[in-house]
Amino acid sequence: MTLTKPQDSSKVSAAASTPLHFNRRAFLRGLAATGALLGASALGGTQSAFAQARAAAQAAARPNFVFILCDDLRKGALSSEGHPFAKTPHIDRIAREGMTFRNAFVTTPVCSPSRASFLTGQFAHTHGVVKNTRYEELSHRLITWPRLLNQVGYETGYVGKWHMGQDDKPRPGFDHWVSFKGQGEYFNPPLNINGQQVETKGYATDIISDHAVEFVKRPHAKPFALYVGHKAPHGPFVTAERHRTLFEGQRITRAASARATVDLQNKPALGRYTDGPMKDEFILKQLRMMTALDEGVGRLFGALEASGQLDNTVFVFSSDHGYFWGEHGLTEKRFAYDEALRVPLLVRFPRGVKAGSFSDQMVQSIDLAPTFLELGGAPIPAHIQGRSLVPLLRGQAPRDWKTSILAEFQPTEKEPLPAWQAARTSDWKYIRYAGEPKFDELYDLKNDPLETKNRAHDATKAADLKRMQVELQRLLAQTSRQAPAVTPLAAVTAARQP
Ligand SMILES: [Ca+2]
Repeated sequence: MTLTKPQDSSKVSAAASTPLHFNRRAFLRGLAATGALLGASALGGTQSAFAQARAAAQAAARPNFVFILCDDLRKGALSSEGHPFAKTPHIDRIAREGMTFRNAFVTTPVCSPSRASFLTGQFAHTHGVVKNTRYEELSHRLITWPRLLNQVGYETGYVGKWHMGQDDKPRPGFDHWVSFKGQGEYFNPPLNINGQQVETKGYATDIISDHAVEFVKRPHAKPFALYVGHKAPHGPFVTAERHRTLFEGQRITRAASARATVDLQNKPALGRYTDGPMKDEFILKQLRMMTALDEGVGRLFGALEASGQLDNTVFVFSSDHGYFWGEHGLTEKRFAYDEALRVPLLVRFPRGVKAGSFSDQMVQSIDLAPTFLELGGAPIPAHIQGRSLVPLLRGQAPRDWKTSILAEFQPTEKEPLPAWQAARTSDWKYIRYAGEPKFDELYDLKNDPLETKNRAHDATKAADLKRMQVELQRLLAQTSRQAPAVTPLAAVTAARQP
């Protein structure tokens, strides 16, 4: 197995204590990188000198960003991913006109820690939001990528679910803020709009889309970055009234690992945890909820087209983690099997990203923050643990790209589960449960992609087990050396003063 080299030599060595310092040299270097990506297609062909000059000027212009993050959407629930009857034409358009990452993973399969990883480019054990519990104060101090883009001249907007604690107040670095407390409500959600409590009427997904569209439509003197955090399709599975009977009568096909006869005895950790069945009706409801979300993506496409900004916008779609539809007897998330770790990741950006392209490299949620920073011409601080996807978006495959990922989980006091850490390569996965060496799990993904046969105690796989244990240790050692990216509380408090 090839091991990942220490990466990101392009990162600037901005100290974590001064991450918001504007670095002009790094900014110009970032712009050059952006131009290189954007110019790759814009300058090709047999264009006139004038057209080339205009294309060069456009290539130098910084793009907008629209990032849509779903909640609990597993991979395989979109029509572009081959789902037999789900209909997500607008999300599919991002794939059709952009790049699909077929091996995208989160760092942890629970809401708050994963959301913080998407925002900061760090693992949970580094940013510190390690559980789905209350992290109000810490979540004000995270150094998020919109905050860093804001420092280099971006107009930033946050719309939707934040869910790091119950505090709905604006977080630093956002010029426009629309959010709600914790999980929020599916109908008539009370909102915090730029510090003001506002009553609403309607379905949360539609209301989130309304505010996202409004932000895109408003006049922008600067490039903008919009972060849309949907609540859907998280439970309780509440659909829009207009989609109440959609897909009625459709038959749900389950994976072989979701059958009642599947052997769970070789997964001792599952004995610590039982949850309700994932009924067919719940799956249908999740798909109905995605239809409303998809309609909102269509409206965002319309707003970007109407403003002439669509092709100057990096349009990205993903989910905070996956979801079990009965595989291994499970529903929800919280375990290290692929159904919980894999997510859809789609990137549309015609100025350099080939329409209908695919990447099979292993990528992770933490790679988005440095990608956005690089494309936005901002320095990538040294505390970021992900790696920019820009080379992959260009269609390149760097030789030193990561060949393994680290995933982790910390239970809350209410969850009777051991904490776990896992290493995954393209062919193997090793899961280690804290304080429970007999719970070890090892999967030969090449021959057992559904992770049904635990090989950790198979003597013929001892060398594979050892190699994956060493790899997990290496990933933990590499990522534990880095400093957390939070600002001192005093600095945040000062920034929040009117
Ligand atoms: Ca979630």
